[in-house]
Amino acid sequence: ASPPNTVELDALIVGAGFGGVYQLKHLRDEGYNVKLVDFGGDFGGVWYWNRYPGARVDSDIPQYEFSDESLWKGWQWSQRFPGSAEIREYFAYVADKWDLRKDAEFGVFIAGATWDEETCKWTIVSKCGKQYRAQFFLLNTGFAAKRYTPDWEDIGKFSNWLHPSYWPHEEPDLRGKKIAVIGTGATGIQLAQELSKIASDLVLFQRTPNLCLPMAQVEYQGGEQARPKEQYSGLFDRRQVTYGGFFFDFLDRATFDDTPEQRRKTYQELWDKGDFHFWLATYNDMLFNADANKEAYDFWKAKVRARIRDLKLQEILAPDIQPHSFGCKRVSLENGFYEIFNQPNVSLVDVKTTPIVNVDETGINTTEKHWDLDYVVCATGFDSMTGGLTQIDIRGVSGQSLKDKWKSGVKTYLGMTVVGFPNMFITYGPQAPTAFCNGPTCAEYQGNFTIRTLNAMKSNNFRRIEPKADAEEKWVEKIHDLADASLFPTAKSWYMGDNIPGKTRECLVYLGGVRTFLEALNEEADAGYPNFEKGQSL
Ligand code: NA7
Repeated sequence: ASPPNTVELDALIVGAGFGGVYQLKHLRDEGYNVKLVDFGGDFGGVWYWNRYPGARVDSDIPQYEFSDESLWKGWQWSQRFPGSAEIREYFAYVADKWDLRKDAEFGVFIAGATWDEETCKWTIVSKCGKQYRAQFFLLNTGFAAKRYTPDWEDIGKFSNWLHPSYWPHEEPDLRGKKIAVIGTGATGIQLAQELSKIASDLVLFQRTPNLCLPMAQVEYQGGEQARPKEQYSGLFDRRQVTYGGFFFDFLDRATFDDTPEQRRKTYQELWDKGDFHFWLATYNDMLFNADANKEAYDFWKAKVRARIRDLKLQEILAPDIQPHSFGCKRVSLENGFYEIFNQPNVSLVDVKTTPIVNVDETGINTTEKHWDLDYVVCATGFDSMTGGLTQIDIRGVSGQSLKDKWKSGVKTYLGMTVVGFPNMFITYGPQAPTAFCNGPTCAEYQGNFTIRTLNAMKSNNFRRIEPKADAEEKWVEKIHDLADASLFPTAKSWYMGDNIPGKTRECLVYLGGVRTFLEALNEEADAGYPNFEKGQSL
């Protein structure tokens, strides 16, 4: 029997980002008894945590907001790529409009969940001992819920470490300080841009160059937005037929269909548009054909080198020999990033040639020198895609843990359900288009599938649903076949699990694009869930 303070629910949602918020609103509207919990102190998901200087989204608005007219009608953004504080304001606005607060609990870290075959319910417990019992366990923990910091020798000796996604709410005063930023992912790039303006000395430690694209930020005044609001409905509809769930898509021709001159013109046009156009609205073979990919890289290289004065730095940031396939490692958007290296207060260390040896009380030692520092910002990323899920002790049928099941490779059906883990749905997790699907887009599409499935179960009097083993096997095969047909396996990236020592190397993303993913979800639901075992009520 459950302890007396157990909260009894139809569904427990974990995570207060776009996914969790969407499901809370719509499941409640459908009459479910549902609660949302999150370890953060408010709505926002990653945006609750990411408060570091310069934190902003890399997808422009209105792509990066919910498609619900009652929301966008009354909301104005101040920039084409809003910063994290403004996104938190947006979440607060959504929470009020949708009246979500009464069903949300914050500061709750879910530590474990156990499936009970007899009652067909999950018992879910928090770190502080709170207990919930729910028929459905809805994981909306996102792809970046578990931070990663490398295990450098004597790391504990230096006291002023900061991880960007644990940025103190009481802002540290970094003005005039000697600061190191380690890592050149999206976070490191944004931080370096900002800190270069205020630090007395900034040193950026780079392991792999980030092939950044110009953001083309725009400031809005007086109610003007990126697109007229009359166009919004049509634009949001378009997301379901594009590769990335964006409004734009790949061109319908290949790189060498064009003459060199046409190509230069096309690349330039994509470049000028900013956002991810040069990556995900370019020639349709860029991510599949090495020669096509190199053409894009060469254009990129010439553009970037022209912005850096020092020849040695040019070679580290934009190497003559292509370091990895363009776009097969997360491309970031920059706003003056390359120019910071022309400033006297900014240095760059290539840790491939000059590794970090250890850390002491005053800073970082590389094989070449000691860096005397006031702060070190460790922008070394996350145990992406799987870490946020496997850090919860999830026990399915016969007590098997999710972590054990995935030890030698992730297995899911549709990137949303797992054999042995009935009535559990994952949003924005591995083997879905995650990271290749605009966040709010997938929150809505995957959310709709989950809600539709719950409704189908209710109307058919099913109390248990679990994918079939052969369907899971085929989905895993599909994930790997799609990856093998692309250039993705040729680059070291968190898409392939490369960033965490000891993690299995495998493609963690469904690379077939949002359109085909959505087709797979709809086919499954339209046909009455043939790839799932359904259990009737007693
Ligand atoms: P990322 O993209 O995982 O970037 C982490 C960075 O840290 C990356 O440049 C890594 O180099 C670097 N790193 C990791 N370990 C080390 C060690 N040991 N030494 C030096 N450098 C290291 O995380 P972000 O927070 O920037 O972005 C995460 C996502 O959030 C982003 O993609 C967006 O979708 C939003 P590497 O490239 O692995 O050589």
